[in-house]
Amino acid sequence: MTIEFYELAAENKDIKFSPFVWRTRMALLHKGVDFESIAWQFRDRDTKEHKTVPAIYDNGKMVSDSWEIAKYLDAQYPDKPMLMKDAEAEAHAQLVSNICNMMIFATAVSMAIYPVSQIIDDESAAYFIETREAKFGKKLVDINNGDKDAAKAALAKGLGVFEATLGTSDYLGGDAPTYADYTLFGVLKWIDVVAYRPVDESTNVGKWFDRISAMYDGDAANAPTVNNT
Ligand SMILES: N[C@@H](CCC(=O)N[C@@H](CS)C(=O)NCC(=O)O)C(=O)O
Repeated sequence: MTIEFYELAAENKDIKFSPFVWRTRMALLHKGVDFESIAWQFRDRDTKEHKTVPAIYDNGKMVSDSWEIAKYLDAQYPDKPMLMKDAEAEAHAQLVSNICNMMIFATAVSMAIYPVSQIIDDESAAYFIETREAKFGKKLVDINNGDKDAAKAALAKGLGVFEATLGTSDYLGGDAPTYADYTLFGVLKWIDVVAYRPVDESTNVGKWFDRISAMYDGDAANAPTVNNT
């Protein structure tokens, strides 16, 4: 059966931008399972069983939370390529996820959160702005780093550990991507979709970003962004 996959969408429903949803999208592509993408906007939050995206419905079973979905897909489809083949791989992906949360997300937020508020539908935007300004205790426009070069430099600093790692292996997972790779990729793809390309092509992270983007028939490379729609 085809998995129903709920993806956060802009007012233009072709633009899918959530960092967490991108992790799951790449995980579904990695597994090679059949899925159908369903656009979900913040204004839809009370219409289904799930309250956040990503969420999947597989044979009627709902799973939400990107990490839980990755673990579910491996448990349910062990004959398909594994995202995290064992406890060690799981710990490694968790480490990457924690580095993203602690060293990269704040900078990513300064690049992406205000642009998000500008591309979603009005009803969703009212909810998004109110909840996020309450969470951060600031106006979104004051969180926004309008200086693209400074923001990219701050991001590159946070990405230093990955820049070094990707100098010695093609993927964070080694010779092939694992869920660890998609964890970081989701954060960078978020910025790429709503604002601008966040990493230079010449860097190790930039080359890795392009390698991942080209996978699965260029699914991520060809995804609509604010700059190509
Ligand atoms: N820990 C969750 C976070 C998911 C999440 O926060 N998703 C946001 C979109 S990026 C959401 O659905 N928010 C719903 C809301 O704010 O009501 C995951 O990894 O899936």
